[in-house]
Amino acid sequence: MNRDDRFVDLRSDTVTIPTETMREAMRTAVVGDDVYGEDPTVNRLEALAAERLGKEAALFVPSGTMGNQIALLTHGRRGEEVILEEQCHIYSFEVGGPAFLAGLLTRPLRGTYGILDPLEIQETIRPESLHTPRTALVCLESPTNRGGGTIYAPTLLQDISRVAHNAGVAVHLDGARIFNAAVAMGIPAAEFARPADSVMFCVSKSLAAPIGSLVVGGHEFIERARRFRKLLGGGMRQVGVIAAAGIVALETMVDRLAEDHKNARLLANGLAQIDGVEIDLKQVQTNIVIFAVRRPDVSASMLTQKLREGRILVHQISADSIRCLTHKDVSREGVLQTLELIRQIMVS
Ligand code: TLP
Repeated sequence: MNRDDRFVDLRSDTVTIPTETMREAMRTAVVGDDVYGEDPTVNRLEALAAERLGKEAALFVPSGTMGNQIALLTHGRRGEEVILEEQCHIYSFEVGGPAFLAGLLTRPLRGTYGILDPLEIQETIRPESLHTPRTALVCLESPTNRGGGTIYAPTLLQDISRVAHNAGVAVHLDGARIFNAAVAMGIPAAEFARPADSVMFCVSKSLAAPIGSLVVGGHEFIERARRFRKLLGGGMRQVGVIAAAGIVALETMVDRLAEDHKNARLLANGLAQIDGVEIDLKQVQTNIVIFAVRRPDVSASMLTQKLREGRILVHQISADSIRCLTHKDVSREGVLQTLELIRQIMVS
């Protein structure tokens, strides 16, 4: 029924398989046609998502990518500009969506481990002019993905949002893993969401639902977003069968994220002890661990391949670096096994 669990799969938390409770909730879900707004299970998930994020309304979408792109379409108009971080998912890993779909210009800034600075954003927002594109939107990602799971402190989000709002610019938060941030900092997800006009988060990642993300925001924003979801072909029908797992994800899978963070710490601390591995422990704040391989005779791709032969899967993200994510299907033993094998490869 499940994928091969003889592997320790650290490539992503997207690989998590649904729990038995999720499968049972999916089997028994009460459904209707969601394009008519008549699927009670989807309506329940959307209400729950809005409540958890402290916003007025939510929209269930098939993927995080679609959720982000819908947010961009809803906030911006063709030829307007969006400020974002150069390694963020929206800019680097959504297939050029901002240009292709919403027709937005992107203005990437370099952050510190993916985190942007309010002053730099302030300087980048364009003043009104007949000649220049209007800055429509600032997109932030928290926790970051390529920044290594780093988190924007709520005060920093507030500062950025103040700068943006003072200039009439909206703020969208790609909070694909926002509950990891909430658990890591011990504050409600709504606290992170408050300064943002819209947030996208995924139930399909560390929360282990099989499919789905939510866009949350004000009533009027979500109603306009609903039209863009339809335009992109994301209007689904008896999709309560999937939303049911999302409800279980929000109700039962949030608190356990602390265990994934502990495992990420264990992995990072262990890696820091291995010769030829470079890692900045400050960067490890949630369930993501990024490290560089610094040995002339062992490359990141060689290490990735050797780990695969030992049934451990990691994600090589550049010529010299590797990303690992801890999640509910990776145990403490799996982490120790990974460290042991990396140690063996690096001393051989
Ligand atoms: N990230 C995935 C893939 O891109 C590889 C991963 O394994 O980390 N925002 C952020 C911050 C993300 O990390 C991702 C997915 C998305 C958006 C997009 O979500 P999906 O995959 O549901 O489209």
